[in-house]
Amino acid sequence: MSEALKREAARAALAEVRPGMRLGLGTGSTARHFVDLLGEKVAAGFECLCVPTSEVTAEQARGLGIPLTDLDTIDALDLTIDGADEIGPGLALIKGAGGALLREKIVAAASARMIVIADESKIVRELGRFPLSIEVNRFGLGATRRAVAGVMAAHGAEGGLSLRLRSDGEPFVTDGGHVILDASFGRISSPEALSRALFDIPGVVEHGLFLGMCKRAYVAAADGVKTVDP
Ligand code: ABF
Repeated sequence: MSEALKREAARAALAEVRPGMRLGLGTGSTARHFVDLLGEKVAAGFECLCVPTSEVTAEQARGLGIPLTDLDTIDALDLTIDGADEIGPGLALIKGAGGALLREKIVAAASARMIVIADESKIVRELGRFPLSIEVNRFGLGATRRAVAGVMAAHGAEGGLSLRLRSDGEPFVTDGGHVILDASFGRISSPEALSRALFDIPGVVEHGLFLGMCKRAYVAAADGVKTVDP
């Protein structure tokens, strides 16, 4: 998928940013383009105050001179711009492949608006082809994993299920010190019911279904950037 398309989606979202805004900065390769472009504006004198959704984004933003704060210092954000793994009907999202879903959801929830930027490959008619990231506590991982498998059996498409601990030799550890289960459902026909079922498992810290949070998407294709509203 083309970096040029991701950058065009990021550039379209930049038009939503007004001087003095408090912004949430997303994570991932598309959000990285947005932070780059915002950095150019800041270098030219634009004023804003930002909360990053990961240590990776924080490092990038600091390198560009973008002023950073946190949600202990300020109590709300005007706008968050972030990427997504899948964009479904009503702008329901799967996020989390970048491993930053917990901070991404906290930041999005503290924002008056959340906008997603993506290329057209992320648009789906139904969520679930992309594995759902489920951030879990390391304590009791085996028990949590079995409970997640039970939820998958009840909510996933027959034959399409797989569940794995995200690992590159060593388990991937999030900024919050947790690990991630990647759950392939095949299709997710009832995202709200699945969300509730996952939150009923004590070891689940957060999952990558972002429902009712995204208020606009800028989706880039070869023939231009489309604005998609819920
Ligand atoms: C973050 O980065 C994540 O929530 C999502 O998983 C991922 C998208 O990355 P990319 O823009 O590189 O496809 O937004």
